[in-house]
Amino acid sequence: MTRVLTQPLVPFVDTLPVPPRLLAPQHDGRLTVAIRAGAHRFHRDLPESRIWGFDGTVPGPTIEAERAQPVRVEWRNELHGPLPVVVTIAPEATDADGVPVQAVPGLSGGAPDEHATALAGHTVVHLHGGLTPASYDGWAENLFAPGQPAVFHYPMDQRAALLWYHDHVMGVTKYDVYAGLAGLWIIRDERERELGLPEGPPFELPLLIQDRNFDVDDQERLTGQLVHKTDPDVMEAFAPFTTVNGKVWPVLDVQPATYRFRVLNGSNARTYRLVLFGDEAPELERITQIGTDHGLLRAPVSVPPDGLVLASAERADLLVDFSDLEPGSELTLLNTAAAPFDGSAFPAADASDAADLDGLLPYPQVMRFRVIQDQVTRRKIPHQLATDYRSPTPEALAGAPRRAIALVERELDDAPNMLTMRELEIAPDDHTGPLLTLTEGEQTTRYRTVASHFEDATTFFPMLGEYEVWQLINLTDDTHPIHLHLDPFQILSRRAIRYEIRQDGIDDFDLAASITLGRDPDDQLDHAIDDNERGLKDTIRVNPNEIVEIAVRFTTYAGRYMYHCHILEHEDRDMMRPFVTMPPDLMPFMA
Ligand SMILES: [Cu+2]
Repeated sequence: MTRVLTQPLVPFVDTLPVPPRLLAPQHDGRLTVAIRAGAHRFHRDLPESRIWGFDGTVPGPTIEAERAQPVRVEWRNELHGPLPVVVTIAPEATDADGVPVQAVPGLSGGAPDEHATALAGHTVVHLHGGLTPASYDGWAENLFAPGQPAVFHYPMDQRAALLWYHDHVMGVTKYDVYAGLAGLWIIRDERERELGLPEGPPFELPLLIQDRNFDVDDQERLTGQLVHKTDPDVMEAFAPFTTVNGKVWPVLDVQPATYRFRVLNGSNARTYRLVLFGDEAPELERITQIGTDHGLLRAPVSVPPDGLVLASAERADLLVDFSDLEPGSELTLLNTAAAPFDGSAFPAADASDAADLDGLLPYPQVMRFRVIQDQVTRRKIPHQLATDYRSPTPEALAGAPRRAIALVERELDDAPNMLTMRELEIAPDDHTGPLLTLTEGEQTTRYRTVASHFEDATTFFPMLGEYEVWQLINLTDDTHPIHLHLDPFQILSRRAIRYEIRQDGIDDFDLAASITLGRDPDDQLDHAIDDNERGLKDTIRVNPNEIVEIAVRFTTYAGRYMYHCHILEHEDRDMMRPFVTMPPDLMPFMA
């Protein structure tokens, strides 16, 4: 039987806010953004919430820049403690009624985490998707203290795309972003203008999707106080209320026209599978996807039949056609992805029944579109979009360095599990320690672990200008969105594996497991590459029982960068590793 919770807030009563736009060219490319505490109302019927925000708003202003016109931002850290989020681990995963605690508001018996409350407001800003010199990339340990400004230079020498800027502090990104430290950043270029795509309101609007939870008072009324709640079974925070541009379940009045929505999943951990739903059936054919993380695809694509999947940090550039709809028509954007997401399918036709308490999805609605009486405007969608990239040729990849990374979950007796990334190297023949073996047909490759924690020695030194193939091997039960800083990459393959982890095979450093290419009979996933993933990506989903191969070529800046899972609770503990991009002329001098 499907259990349904009553909705503590009325959906579709707040108008979708449009974050303030900060057009860099109007300021000669010199911007100042204060990072400060503020107050924000997430819903008409909620009291104001304390937040931390860029310019004190949630989301921060949308910064818009032109390709090849550098932007200098003075980030002024004016934060002060305490953290405006109550952080807690509930003592049980379900309440007295058997309802998962992460599906309901309040602390569910958990005590506020004093260490989190005491956070004073150190921050560091990362421009996600930016081709940014290492000194301005927001290294997680190079913090701006409260009272300290930092001036970052962004060359903007990159194609048009929707990026976003957010806090990236070591260990507490999950709290700082949840508190509100995120904003959008749009780069525009001539190619997009040639195509005549909508630019700016009313027909181009960003949709920044984030889940949030709130505390309740002793009468069980929502107080507006932000709550980051985990439980003994689930170490990621999945919150019951979906916000778009900072409002819970908003509504947007649309003209009978084509809209361009720049969609970002800015949630800590939740993956969305978005279905546009009409009176009784999905209407996905109204949506044409024209762009992904790093901008335009080569040609428009339909969204996958089950809906548009966006894990944390993934973006989609969508054209949605409302032009044939009568005034008063309503379409609802629904989410059908249970949490934690593991890639499992869910038919779009059933989206209105997607509520799933055990899947931590009490309220599938995301937002609503309501068609108003206005002039009908139809827009032709260009057949050809990007012309500036192709898939890497087999020749280009033939001699490419190959890197292998295993994603593993380490169970601990006295603390929440650790998610880590094990960097692997082919083991010498005389290696006697723990091994990971990868068998493909007749061939078996033996790997040993060379790094496991963020602080372990760097092992990846990609050479600028040279293609590399990275293999991401998922040995966990959940999907991980893996993000590389700096240049974008392209997906080469997504292949099914079966594996066995040895008894105690995951310890603090080593990994002992055997992997075989090929599908497990119990594996329900199709391991397909969606059409919308065949663009320039910076975040890629790696599903359970799967190896994803990507081709990346770092071309721009030499220095120390990071790659990590973009589930913020994983990134903070300990699914993040450094890499150092190297100019070719320095390679002979490396020890
Ligand atoms: Cu992860």
